[in-house]
Amino acid sequence: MRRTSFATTRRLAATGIALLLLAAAGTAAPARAAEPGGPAPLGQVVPAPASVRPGGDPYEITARTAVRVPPGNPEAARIGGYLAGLLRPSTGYRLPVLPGGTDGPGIRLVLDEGEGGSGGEGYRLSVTSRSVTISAREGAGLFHGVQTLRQLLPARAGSTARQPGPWTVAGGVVTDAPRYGYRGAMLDVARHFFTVDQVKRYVDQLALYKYNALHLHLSDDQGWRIAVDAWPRLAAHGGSTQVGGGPGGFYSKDDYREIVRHAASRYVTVVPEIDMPGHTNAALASYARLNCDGVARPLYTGTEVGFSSLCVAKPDTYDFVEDVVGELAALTPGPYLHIGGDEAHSTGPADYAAFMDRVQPVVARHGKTVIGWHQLAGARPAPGALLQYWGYGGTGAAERDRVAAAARAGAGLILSPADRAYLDMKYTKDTPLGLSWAGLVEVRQSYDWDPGGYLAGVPAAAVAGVEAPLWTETISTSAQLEYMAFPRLAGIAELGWSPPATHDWAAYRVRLAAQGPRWDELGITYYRSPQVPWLVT
Ligand code: TNX
Repeated sequence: MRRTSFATTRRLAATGIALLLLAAAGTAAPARAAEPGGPAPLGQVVPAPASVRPGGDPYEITARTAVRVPPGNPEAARIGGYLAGLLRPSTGYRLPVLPGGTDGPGIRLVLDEGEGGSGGEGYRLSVTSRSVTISAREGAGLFHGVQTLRQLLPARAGSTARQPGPWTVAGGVVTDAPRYGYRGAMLDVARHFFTVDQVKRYVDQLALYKYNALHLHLSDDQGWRIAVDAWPRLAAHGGSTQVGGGPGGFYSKDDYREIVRHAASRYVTVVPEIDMPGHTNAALASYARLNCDGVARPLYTGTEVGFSSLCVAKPDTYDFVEDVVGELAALTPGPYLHIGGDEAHSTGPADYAAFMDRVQPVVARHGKTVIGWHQLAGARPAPGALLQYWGYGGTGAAERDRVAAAARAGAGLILSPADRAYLDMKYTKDTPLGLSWAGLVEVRQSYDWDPGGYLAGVPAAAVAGVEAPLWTETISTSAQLEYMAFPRLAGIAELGWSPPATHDWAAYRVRLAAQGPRWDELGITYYRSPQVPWLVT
């Protein structure tokens, strides 16, 4: 008999008395039948794979299944261990990870120069009655293939408690590679602080949907969240509160390294942001000399924007930028450093451009590529810089044109249109959390657009990818974060990964519905949008 997992208990509690009454009357079968127990159809994956060819016999994971990895390859062995570690609790099987014998039966991870297309993130997953073979050119591709395999197993495979089999995977071949090389999610840890463990939990959720970048918004008016040795009061004082008051917090360098390490193990690159020259009250509160008038500002726990600015004319400002960028770049293995640049309403346009002219070369000197919010288009974006577009319906044509012109002049674009990709926008007027300045963003609204054609006049090659930002003025717990992120996070992932030809709301909502039981098993809180035909009600 199936043991009741924690998630199932929650589900039962949520469905309430009605289901209990049905069960008592011995008529619970319809509800159970609606829960997917068997193998998912081969294409029932989010993000939609580039190509799916179902056919042949299914594979069944049994007590005798081994995970086979190439010998002498620690990376593949680690991915094999990760997969086995995910499946051992629910299946109760040993699932040994065996180096060598990748032509033998079982689950096989194969590194193959010929697989996976550009960027090393592609993979091929082939299922026969004898084996499941994931082949890829690089570890990233193997890892993404493992995420696909997870979704092809019954949802209960994600449980941390032992569950009954069978553990069947539909037969056929999936060949897959991403549309865009940048698929990010942003977490604002400045408005409310999130601990290392909370961030790691989110990284694991991003990995499910093949995200490859975690943008951490590390500083804002309400908090400074990263230790800087040369300027210790930034974290010690600037990190000591958050929106609504409360203790705030900050990451020590070891904390940050731990986030980077964990993210890397999930093939996610950390993109740190220090927002400048606006959104800097926490820094201005920590050091009097960063202010033009030499007077430290009080700490701020409200939610207004646009009132703070670094002092563009002061040499101290550039000592600060040099030290902060230098220390952060040294801690960050990824190629990007985000310098913010949004809503600098207290910095004049000439000062803004002058500031960005001085700051962007500092980032380059420390070996990083600049990302800025799209307002950077109003200054002079450095060669190779990426602009993150966060406009919405109310964004004026002139502003859009400026961004498009910058893209034509060589800037890359990350698309985060606020009325589509902002995870902090309310779903409906009744959503208890979030904001609505960019409108209400239901699941379909969030999914139904094309990053490739979104901004008129932008060459397709300028689009580096998509990002789903989560601002946290109203969000302070993981449950709240997840409720705003899920299900929209999955849709933005699909826009970043899947070929445009797979884009289809009617098909997507069905694949999305199949994620619900998986989120239940993982304890992920999500918004049960009425637009999605969830399997269990
Ligand atoms: C605008 S988006 C901001 C943030 C706020 C967010 C709230 C952007 C670059 N700036 O400072 O947190 O709106 O939705």
